[in-house]
Amino acid sequence: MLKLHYAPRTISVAVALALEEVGAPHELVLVDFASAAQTKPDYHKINPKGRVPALETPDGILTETGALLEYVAPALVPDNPFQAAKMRELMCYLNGTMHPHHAHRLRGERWADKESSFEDMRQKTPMRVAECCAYLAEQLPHMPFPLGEMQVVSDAYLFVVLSWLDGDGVDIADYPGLADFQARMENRASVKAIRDKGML
Ligand SMILES: N[C@@H](CCC(=O)N[C@@H](CS)C(=O)NCC(=O)O)C(=O)O
Repeated sequence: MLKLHYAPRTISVAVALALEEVGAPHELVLVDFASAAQTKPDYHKINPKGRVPALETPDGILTETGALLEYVAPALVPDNPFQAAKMRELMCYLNGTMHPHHAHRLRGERWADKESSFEDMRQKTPMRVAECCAYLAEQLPHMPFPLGEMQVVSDAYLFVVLSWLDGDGVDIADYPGLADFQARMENRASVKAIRDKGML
């Protein structure tokens, strides 16, 4: 059976959401950030990068959210190569740009040592994340597939990243298209299920 190593409110929740959505049998394994379990040798045997998610599969361990999403829900990857590439373009942006801007608020020690540097990064986060939201609000209507209906697996990724906005000091109401996407996702049984499990 698939075994998902996750922590609540992290990007790993996107994979839990996709697993719920497609009804794939799986086991959830909590990685306890409160005790820094992700930094310990036991977890590094699962994911030497010290991050969640990680997925144990019959063929071996997978890491990186976008890869896991496509693996657990291949039916939610467009057959059309251009559409599939646009979906990956979106997930790469979330992974490589927006997620790191969010991480500057919580994980400043990755980039600096001084407390004053952490504060500087925390102050910069709302501005950078808001720039990402403006970009997404402009781009998403041009995506070659419907959004917010879990027809593509990137919906799970986007939903979880947008769930961080409040903490990042960005008001989703400033981006009606994003707020509408989020509201439609909130109605899905899969989202309710992971909320009930305390993951969001
Ligand atoms: N590129 C990775 C990033 C994963 C990542 O950074 N996960 C964060 C939680 S959102 C984490 O595990 N942080 C633990 C830490 O920094 O100690 C992916 O998309 O899977």
